[in-house]
Amino acid sequence: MRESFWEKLRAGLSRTREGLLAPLRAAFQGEKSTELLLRLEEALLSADVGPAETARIVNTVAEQLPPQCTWEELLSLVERVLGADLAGAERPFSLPSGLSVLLFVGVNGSGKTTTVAKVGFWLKGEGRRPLLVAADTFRAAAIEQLVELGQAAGLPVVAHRPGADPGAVVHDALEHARASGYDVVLVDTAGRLHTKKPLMEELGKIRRVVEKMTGSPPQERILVVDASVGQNAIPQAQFFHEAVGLTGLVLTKLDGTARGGAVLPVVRALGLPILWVGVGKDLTDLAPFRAAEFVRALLKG
Ligand SMILES: Nc1nc2c(ncn2[C@@H]2O[C@H](COP(=O)(O)OP(=O)(O)OP(=O)(O)O)[C@@H](O)[C@H]2O)c(=O)[nH]1
Ligand SMILES: [Mg+2]
Repeated sequence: MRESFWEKLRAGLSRTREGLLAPLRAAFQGEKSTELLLRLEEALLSADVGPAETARIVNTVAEQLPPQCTWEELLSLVERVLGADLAGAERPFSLPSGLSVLLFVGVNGSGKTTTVAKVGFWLKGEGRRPLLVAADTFRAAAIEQLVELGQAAGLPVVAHRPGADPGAVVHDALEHARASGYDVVLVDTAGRLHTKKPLMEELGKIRRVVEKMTGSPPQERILVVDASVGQNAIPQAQFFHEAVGLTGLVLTKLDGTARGGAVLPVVRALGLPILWVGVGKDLTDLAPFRAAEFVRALLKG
């Protein structure tokens, strides 16, 4: 991980970290006390770790922490427990050779358009040839936003006029990618409430266009989640999963939230990998998710 991103991740998680560590530090007196375990429980709950995960973590700490211990020992144990919990959410991102399609979905304002540009920029850095697709045709501003981000990232964008059929934009983009040798097509979609059935069906339609043209569904169907919604991401994700069959998550806006702990129950409930995390608005504010680094950044300020 680049040093600058590590610093950003650490800074981005500072609110969650403070919420977790400050009450523990106040209660810590060199021993495993009931008070300390209670404070740990409260701190985890307020970081949105959720009751079931919290109980598991507190029980493990109660079992494994020696009666007399140092602050470092306490932190290392918590780090080990959280790291083990999140290890299963890590999946190194790789694409087959040939043309791949990444479909980005999510509720309004979760960070999809920004994430499409950031992931495209990241893939370019990995030596790929990304093409961005403005399949959010709902608002003119959404198209302009992706075009501008594409320019900033040095990436081409396929766009139609506002109101166009998103499936038709994707169709054109795939033809253009084939003709011009782009190897990853990143599809931005309109934000939608998971309760709106026609909009969810539209995602199914985009998926089918890709299937028809390439012989397989989009290689990745990625839910972009605003980390500050915490555990509310779980019901959202279940609806999107029904619509497109999700393959992974991107957690955005980890900076600026104290609810970063929701990563644990979200991952456990959904059983989906976290592909990237976002900690800011800039193109470089994105990194592949690594459990150990994430937990270290969360606990070691
Ligand atoms: N601080 C911070 N802001 C972010 C991050 N990702 C996105 N944003 C901001 O969040 C706002 C919404 O981001 P968009 O990318 O437009 O979200 P969207 O999901 O495409 O929104 P709709 O298309 O309207 O549904 C913008 O102001 C972004 O700059 C992040 O990781 N950190
Ligand atoms: Mg958008």
